[in-house]
Amino acid sequence: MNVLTWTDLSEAERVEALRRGTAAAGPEVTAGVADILGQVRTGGDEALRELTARLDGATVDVLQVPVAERDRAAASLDPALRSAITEAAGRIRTFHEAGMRTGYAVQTAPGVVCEKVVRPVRRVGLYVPAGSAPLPSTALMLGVPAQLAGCPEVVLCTPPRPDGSADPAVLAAAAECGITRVFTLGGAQAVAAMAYGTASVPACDKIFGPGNAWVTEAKRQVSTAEGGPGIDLPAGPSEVLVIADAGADAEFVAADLLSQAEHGPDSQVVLLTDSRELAEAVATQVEEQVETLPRADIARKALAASRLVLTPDLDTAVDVSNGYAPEHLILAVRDPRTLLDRVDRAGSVFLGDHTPETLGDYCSGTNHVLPTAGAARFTGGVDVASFQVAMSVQHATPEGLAAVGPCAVVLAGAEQLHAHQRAVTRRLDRAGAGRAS
Ligand code: HSO
Ligand code: ZN
Repeated sequence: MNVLTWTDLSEAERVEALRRGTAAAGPEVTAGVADILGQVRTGGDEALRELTARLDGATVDVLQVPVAERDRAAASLDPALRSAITEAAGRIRTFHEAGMRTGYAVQTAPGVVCEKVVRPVRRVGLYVPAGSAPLPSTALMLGVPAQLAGCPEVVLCTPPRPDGSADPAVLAAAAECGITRVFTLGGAQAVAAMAYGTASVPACDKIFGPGNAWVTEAKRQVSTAEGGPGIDLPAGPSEVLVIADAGADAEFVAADLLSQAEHGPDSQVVLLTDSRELAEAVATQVEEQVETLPRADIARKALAASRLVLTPDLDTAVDVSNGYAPEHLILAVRDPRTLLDRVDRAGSVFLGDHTPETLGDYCSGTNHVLPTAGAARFTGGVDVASFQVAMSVQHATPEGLAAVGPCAVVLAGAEQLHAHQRAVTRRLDRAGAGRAS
């Protein structure tokens, strides 16, 4: 890992230093996804079985996992894992419950009440990846807020194992969130099934969850088609940016960088520090720790593109971080709250030396489905509100109409929309006639 000095870099070099390696999906992915979507759209369940055999190498006759099988798998799980799933779900529930969207009503004029009425999204589709390993934690991160929102229909798709079954820990997480409709489907074909619906899989109104380039591209294509479902976020490769000061612990910082690097060869890992000693100590620690990781090969690939940047001070580090808008930001500094005040673009922020990203990934309570690729500039991560829609509702009494109607008449006149005006004036005229008689 070589150390860059921010103040020595030209503008172009700074842009390059912060550039993500994530280009948009290549033409073969775009075309391949479009082909899969088309096959599922016309071929339904049969196409899903064919694609699953061809792409996942698994024979899946019955696409939906029976609830009894889900419960058997959950019961057969290592008890420590089972209780960790329950424990994590409890804290995720506690945190997310506090952030539920609630409605409100305001009298905006005498006789005029305007409201927001919150409803759950009726049918939601959750994608739980199993690329290099299944991610039961992702099932919790999506399933818990869906359950809190009260979504009446929750569908979960996860790739089958070679024997056609679903991962037992993912099934246990689904059971924990009360999800009864689990399908052994992965990749773009799973997204297609949830977008269009088939005989077995219901068409969903919104599709959630991370995945590889194929899944992400499939979500993009179905959501931009006319009448297509909504999606949570365009989830790209995972990212961490650490800001560390001279007092940070190099061993901990290196461990955090590696926890992101092991996700995939395209994971983005950035360290910003105002201390050359710390930067060098972290580089040494990373080399030492990566040796003993089972996923060292993956981590090394990500590290090859990682950046260690020396900034003149911590304020500059925050400016650089805000420019990058990381998915995860770790503030391994002596006074993290003061730095936090200046942070305005990050998916999830971890304060101090004892708050590794791993806690947020699994069990502190926050969500790990977060904005990547700079989307933290304009959105936070998945929460209960992601599973809700807020309808506007209003009611005017005759007095209310009399109070605010003339304002609408003037504005509609300026827009030359006479039918709009009339919708008010006819009512006001009738009321006036009523009073006169
Ligand atoms: N860091 C990942 C989430 C995850 N980590 C799942 C472990 N399992 C993306 O935020
Ligand atoms: Zn992670």
